[in-house]
Amino acid sequence: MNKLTFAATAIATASATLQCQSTMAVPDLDKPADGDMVKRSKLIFEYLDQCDKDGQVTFTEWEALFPAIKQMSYDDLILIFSAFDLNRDQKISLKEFVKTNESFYAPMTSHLEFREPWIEVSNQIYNYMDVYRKTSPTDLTPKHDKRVSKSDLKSRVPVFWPEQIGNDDFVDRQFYLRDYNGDGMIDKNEHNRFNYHYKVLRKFWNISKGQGSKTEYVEGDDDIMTWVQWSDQDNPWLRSRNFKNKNVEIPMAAFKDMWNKFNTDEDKMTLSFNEIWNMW
Ligand SMILES: [Ca+2]
Ligand SMILES: [Ca+2]
Ligand SMILES: [Ca+2]
Ligand SMILES: [Ca+2]
Repeated sequence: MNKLTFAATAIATASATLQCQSTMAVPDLDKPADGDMVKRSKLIFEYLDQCDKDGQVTFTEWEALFPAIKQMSYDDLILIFSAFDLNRDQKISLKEFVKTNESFYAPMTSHLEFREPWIEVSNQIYNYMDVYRKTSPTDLTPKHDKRVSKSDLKSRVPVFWPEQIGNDDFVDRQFYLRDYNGDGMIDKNEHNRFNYHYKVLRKFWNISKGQGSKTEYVEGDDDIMTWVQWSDQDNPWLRSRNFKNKNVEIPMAAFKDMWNKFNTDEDKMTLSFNEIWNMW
């Protein structure tokens, strides 16, 4: 942030505070409402939605009121606001607030001992993503319908990818990788297909690196594919597509084409697993 925008931000914050001042007691987070996440979220939401009580927390309300609940830098204030705004309309609804709070207050933890994409606990992962809540503010019981929307996926970012909180491009990418038929929902089959896809790629990766044909991460793998490893005549990516006939030699140009297509990060001398995972 340069000095000018910082000054502008400071003025904006001051005016937001002037426009929206609390007349309610700050909810005490150390004293959870009956230990119930939904009740607690509703209390906080009521506090945040007090300047214009319309069932939506605007950024004006947020920047004026949230720091009293939890102090943070202005940049973090923006990131966390964005994390709660699941449908990206610059407002936080009660549903969005409860749903995202679930990730902050009641995170799934059983995936933590495994490697992304956590295939060992695949069903639990899907059930945890597949939560929707009825619109009635009196019925906030979680339901499952075997459909995961982009908002659903975004609400789980604090659990699965905490370093990506507030990064909508990341959510778009993760969603795109899973919604194979592009209908805006990840169904259970697509979730399974995503896992299968990952396993195939791991197998290809391991074969190319001369470390067997396991469909999972091989302990000690340095996550580096060199040009020499890539340009082998048995290259599984090329052999599974355009060069299925093993008697036909793969030309150098074909190796180069796919290498360049995958090679999207700073390091142009090697490929990482993620570079391929993001493109294949
Ligand atoms: Ca409001
Ligand atoms: Ca919203
Ligand atoms: Ca779909
Ligand atoms: Ca690279």
